[in-house]
Amino acid sequence: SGEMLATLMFIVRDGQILLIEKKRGLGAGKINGPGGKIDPGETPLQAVIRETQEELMITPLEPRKIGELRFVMSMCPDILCHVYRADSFEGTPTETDEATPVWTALDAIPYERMWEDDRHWLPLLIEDKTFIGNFIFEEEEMKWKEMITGVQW
Ligand code: 6U4
Repeated sequence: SGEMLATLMFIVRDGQILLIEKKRGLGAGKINGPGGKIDPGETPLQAVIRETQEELMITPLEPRKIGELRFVMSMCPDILCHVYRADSFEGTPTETDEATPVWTALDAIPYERMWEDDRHWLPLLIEDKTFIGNFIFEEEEMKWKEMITGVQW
């Protein structure tokens, strides 16, 4: 299919979540987790670890898949995004040319600076609840959403 395969990683530790300000690519300027496209021959898990290393210079430890997001967008091919969570990591989160690390209290997540869908599934990730989300966007505006919880991966 013409679907683009992508990943996101959220590290949750000590009542905080490690977000990034994305400096380039789709969603530049927004707050999100580290992540990006899956390269040919890579598994989603390999891709999310590599992207977290490239963007923040850290390695997430024991990542586990928690969700799948499908984005149908007006301006680019559909995206299927595998979402991971980890509770620890090795290294020091460091600014790179792709991302600035932003440690955020779990009760102060800046949803107004994030993609519109994030408020529908990031609370589930924080509660360790699995999910599938399907979203239709026109430009940056969410037009339709469907959330399924309690998925077995
Ligand atoms: P590379 O592989 O470095 O080019 P990157 O430039 O980060 O990757 P890009 O720009 O193609 O990837 O965008 C894909 C990233 O954007 C994925 O991590 C998923 C994320 N993304 C896209 N739409 C999103 C949305 N509506 N909500 C969300 N993340 C979204 O939370």
